[in-house]
Amino acid sequence: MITPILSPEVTEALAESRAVVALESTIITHGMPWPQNLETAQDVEQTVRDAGAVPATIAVIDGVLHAGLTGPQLEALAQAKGVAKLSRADLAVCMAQGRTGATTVAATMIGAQLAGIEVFATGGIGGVHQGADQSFDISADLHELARTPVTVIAAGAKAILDLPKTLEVLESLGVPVMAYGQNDFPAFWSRASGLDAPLRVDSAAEVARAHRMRAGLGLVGGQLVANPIPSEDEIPLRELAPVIAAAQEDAQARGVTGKAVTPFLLQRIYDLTGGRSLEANIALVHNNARLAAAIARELCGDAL
Ligand code: PSU
Ligand code: MN
Repeated sequence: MITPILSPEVTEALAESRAVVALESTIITHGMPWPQNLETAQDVEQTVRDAGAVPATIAVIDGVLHAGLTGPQLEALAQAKGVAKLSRADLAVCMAQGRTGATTVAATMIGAQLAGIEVFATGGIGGVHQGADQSFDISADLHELARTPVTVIAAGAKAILDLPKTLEVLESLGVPVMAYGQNDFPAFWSRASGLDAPLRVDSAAEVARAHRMRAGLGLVGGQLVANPIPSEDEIPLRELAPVIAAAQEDAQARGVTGKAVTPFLLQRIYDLTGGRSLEANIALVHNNARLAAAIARELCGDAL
């Protein structure tokens, strides 16, 4: 098996069985504009450290899979042009061609597992897109959650998705979806989607126990922890709904499809909210990083 190249701090933490949290890189290259993308990536790594865990940002650089980037690698990635957006389907080809690619939730889970990291914090997972009955656009993230044993902390799924169908697919795939501290499934920029999450947890310890329990039962796959954005940072869904609808109409009118859909919608919503969506996005990623660190600490017996 290929082992990712680990940064010195990740090597040390794993050798000493200390808490490590994986972070994705597509959010840096395709999810946020420069220079907030670099600033956020650096700050989120620091949030993980402040919460007592070690961050491992995952990416492919010149054909090599890394878990834990150095400062210069992170800076270069945040400014690089033409970086591939990697999911399960394209990870190996990118590496074989010696190219650079940012990992989505799906590819980050694969990298985390290869590195021996069990917990991963992101913003929002991909899911079933609106109009999927015609486009068949369903993120590979959902299938990855069904097969790779990593606990993913996200602020639910992005409200640009068809959330009821996303929850249905996750249920069909046997993925545990647990809202953290509330009953409602969160909708990324908003705390509430109006849909009940299938499961609810109220502590990092419960999530860690469930992670171990799944392994003990021989159940393949990961878990999704849906952590609501803090109230002071949220944009309520009723405010955001018309913006999302407008962005979706634009995407349709311009014929945006495939991998380009999520980055296009995020950029349009950023424009239409005058940057407010980005502020919310940054806040929720930090919030997820803190919870992920607490779960990772529980898993290695280093609870606060
Ligand atoms: N969360 C964010 N911003 C992002 C993404 C997640 O806050 O840009 C990325 C993730 O990498 C996720 C991907 O895996 O969007 C989903 O893309 P798609 O819908 O094409 O599967
Ligand atoms: Mn897609």
